[in-house]
Amino acid sequence: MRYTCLGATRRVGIPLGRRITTSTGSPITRNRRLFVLLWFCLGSALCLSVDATAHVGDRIIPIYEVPSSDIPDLDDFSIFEWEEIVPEPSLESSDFSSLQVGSPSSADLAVRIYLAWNKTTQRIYMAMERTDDFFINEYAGGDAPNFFGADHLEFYVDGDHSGGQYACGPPDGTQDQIRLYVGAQAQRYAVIAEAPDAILFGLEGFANGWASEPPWADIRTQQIGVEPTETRFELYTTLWDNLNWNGPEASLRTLLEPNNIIGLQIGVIDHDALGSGGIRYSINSLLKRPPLVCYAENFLDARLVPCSRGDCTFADPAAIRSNSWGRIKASF
Ligand SMILES: [Ca+2]
Ligand SMILES: [Ca+2]
Ligand SMILES: [Ca+2]
Repeated sequence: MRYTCLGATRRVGIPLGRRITTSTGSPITRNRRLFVLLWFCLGSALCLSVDATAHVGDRIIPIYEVPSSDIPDLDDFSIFEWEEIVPEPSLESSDFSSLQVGSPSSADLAVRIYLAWNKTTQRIYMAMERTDDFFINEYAGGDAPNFFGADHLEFYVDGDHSGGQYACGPPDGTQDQIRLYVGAQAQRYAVIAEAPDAILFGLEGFANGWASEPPWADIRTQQIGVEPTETRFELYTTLWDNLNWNGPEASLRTLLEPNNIIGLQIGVIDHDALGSGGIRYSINSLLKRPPLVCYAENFLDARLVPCSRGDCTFADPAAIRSNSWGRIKASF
């Protein structure tokens, strides 16, 4: 949308300059000048309104940079380290609500989500602790990230904060166009605690299968207890400015830099009875902006908070430049 906006400004701006320099001051020319000026103002206002509506919400969700010495350990099957490596959870139950029932009651569902990033690895990290009165999982496998019939979590990211449609089409596209379209400009991921095919992490689009696996993404899950069940997820993933299902060499990875704003949305899906449709809890502000998915401008703002503790000097992206990383740098 930014590009559309800039293009529109240029189209209006160039004719305005020409008319003013060739003006003779006649009433007709003055009217034309006023007309052009009106269109220029209207165009500017539209551009401002487009920019102002790219992403929504009255808050900015913090994603805390951690020094390389504090990168979360997935293999310990624990999220206890998060209490030490970030100041606080980025999101809690009260940040989520559904149109049907509002925020979840503590007896029904309690969630705590930690978010972090690291400049050297250029990865986003997430940990979630979820306590649910009834854990329901009727997912049959084979369809990640569409974990229908199961308690799960999904999240949406727009690494370059561009907004725009990234799913649900194009309806008249060829199969090849659709393959290139879905998930390219923003990505939807989903996480489930257990699955018949053991695939617990999925990405919407045809890049699912490589972009949802190491070295681009990985996950561990753990569950404790029955009624209530405590579920813990710990994962990392990669953000893409242009994800091409053909592979990382054809894709453009997001460059994560301190204070950058990315688009983010998280959905927590809770079923408490077999065969029920479940309740989708989203971060509050999204409720004001249907449709919920398909358009990345409906995401909220999340800030890559700079590292402020420990030894942050390890943060050097050059340390992990892969072929695809080199391509990113070359494109700047
Ligand atoms: Ca851990
Ligand atoms: Ca529940
Ligand atoms: Ca449940």
